[in-house]
Amino acid sequence: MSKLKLYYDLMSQPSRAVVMFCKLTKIPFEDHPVALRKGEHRTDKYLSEVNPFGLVPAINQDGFKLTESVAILRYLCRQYPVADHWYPADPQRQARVDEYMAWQHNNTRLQCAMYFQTKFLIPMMSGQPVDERRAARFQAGMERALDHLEAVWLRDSPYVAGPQLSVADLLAVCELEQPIMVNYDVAAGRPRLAAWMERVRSDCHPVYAEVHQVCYKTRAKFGGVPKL
Ligand SMILES: N[C@@H](CCC(=O)N[C@@H](CS)C(=O)NCC(=O)O)C(=O)O
Repeated sequence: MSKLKLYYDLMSQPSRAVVMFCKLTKIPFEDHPVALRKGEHRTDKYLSEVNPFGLVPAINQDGFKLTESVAILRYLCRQYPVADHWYPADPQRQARVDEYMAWQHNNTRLQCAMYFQTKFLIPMMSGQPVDERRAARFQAGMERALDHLEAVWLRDSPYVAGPQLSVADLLAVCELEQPIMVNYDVAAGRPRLAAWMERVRSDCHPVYAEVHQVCYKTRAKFGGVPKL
């Protein structure tokens, strides 16, 4: 098996989850950064050779190409001898991780990403002011998702999908770092979520901070965006 080729941009939440996972589990990979801001994911070469959907992350192993962070994480857990806690073999514990990964698409993933895009990316790219009505709509959706993390996913367990750190936690924290960049405090009034984020940051130290450097820089540069 040759070295995994990994295509990512660290501004992308699912990319960060996959990169963090490879670094934490010491899966060797060939680095293929893709600068979304320069449109490198829209070139004919990228679309034909890497990902026909024009998105990151993506992998290629010996010609086997795979897109979608959830599918990539599951594949890596099966392909490499990683510790069981990442994606437990026990059917019920594994199903709980799968349950979170299915739920997150329309909840943490969609809402946090759209809030971040509305508050930061769209105004930055277009030079137009923030559309505050649109931002308020996504803020409401994001807050519902955060409340569900607090009251459902983290109600009885220290990690989102059970008693141990799993790939679900990586996907979740990476999504939550996105609104944090525009100064939205995801942990305010959510004590379980606050403790869980600190737990994951500490479990993943120092990789967590390495992979999130770009987010910390963006936050420092664009922080202070007033809350709605
Ligand atoms: N469901 C996909 C989502 C991938 C995705 O939306 N990637 C974004 C970055 S977070 C992207 O590549 N966007 C480029 C674009 O939309 O032009 C996954 O989980 O991998």
